[in-house]
Amino acid sequence: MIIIFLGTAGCGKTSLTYTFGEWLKKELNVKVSYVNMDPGVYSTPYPPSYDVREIVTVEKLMLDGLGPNGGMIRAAEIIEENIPIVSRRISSLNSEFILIDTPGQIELFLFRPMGPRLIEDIAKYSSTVSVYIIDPSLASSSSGFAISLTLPLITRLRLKIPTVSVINKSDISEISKIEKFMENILNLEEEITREEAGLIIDLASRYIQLLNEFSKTMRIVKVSAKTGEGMNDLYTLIHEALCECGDLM
Ligand SMILES: Nc1nc2c(ncn2[C@@H]2O[C@H](COP(=O)(O)OP(=O)(O)O)[C@@H](O)[C@H]2O)c(=O)[nH]1
Ligand SMILES: [Mg+2]
Repeated sequence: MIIIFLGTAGCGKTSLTYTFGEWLKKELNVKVSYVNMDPGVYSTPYPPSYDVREIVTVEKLMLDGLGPNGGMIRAAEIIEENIPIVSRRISSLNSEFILIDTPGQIELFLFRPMGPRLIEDIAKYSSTVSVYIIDPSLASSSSGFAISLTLPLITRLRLKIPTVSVINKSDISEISKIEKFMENILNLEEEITREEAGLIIDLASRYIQLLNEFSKTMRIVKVSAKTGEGMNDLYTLIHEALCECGDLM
């Protein structure tokens, strides 16, 4: 099984990849391989079985004269040229679970060819699922929460694989505000109406109705990469998505 961790910068992709992998090893006594697909990371908490920094690092490109942004884009281009090699290396890893940590900036994996091309290759040989990680720093305002629910839908559309959603950092206090939004998505409409004015209210209202329809088939679990809370729930969610037992995306 291949599990890909995605989300906005700093949501906890690297931390959750590691915490979930260690949980799988300890609880299920299975072999886990970690894959680092972030060319910009300095160090990872896990020992990667495959590391895209074998091909390119942003650090090296910056030493050659590019800025941080240019370095990221150039690194993505170089990885894209090498996708057949990367996917062969990942597919040849001999473990029950392969966990893939993606670049800090989600757009490098999702909105450039890198992610869709890699997944098209590796999903031919293994059950593949993506875990979209919602960051409380975005989701704790009403409009931020609405945006946070949209991003996993965009991920599903773009990558064409089952996608589950988790809210990370359940150990911090903002989580109680998010829980309130989750209890009743239609309350969001009221909150956004209070925050916004004019035409945007009509747009927000229609948008929330749409999210409400989707959210009925979208079960979101709370996890903490820091404390290890929710790993069992995440495992169940992934299984439901792959077995198509539930009505998840
Ligand atoms: N409180 C708390 N902080 C977390 C958690 N997961 C990650 N972080 C912190 O969030 C920051 C970004 O984490 P990282 O895993 O590097 O995010 P990435 O950019 O998505 O890979 C780091 O300072 C982590 O220590 C969590 O569950 N709880
Ligand atoms: Mg990271």
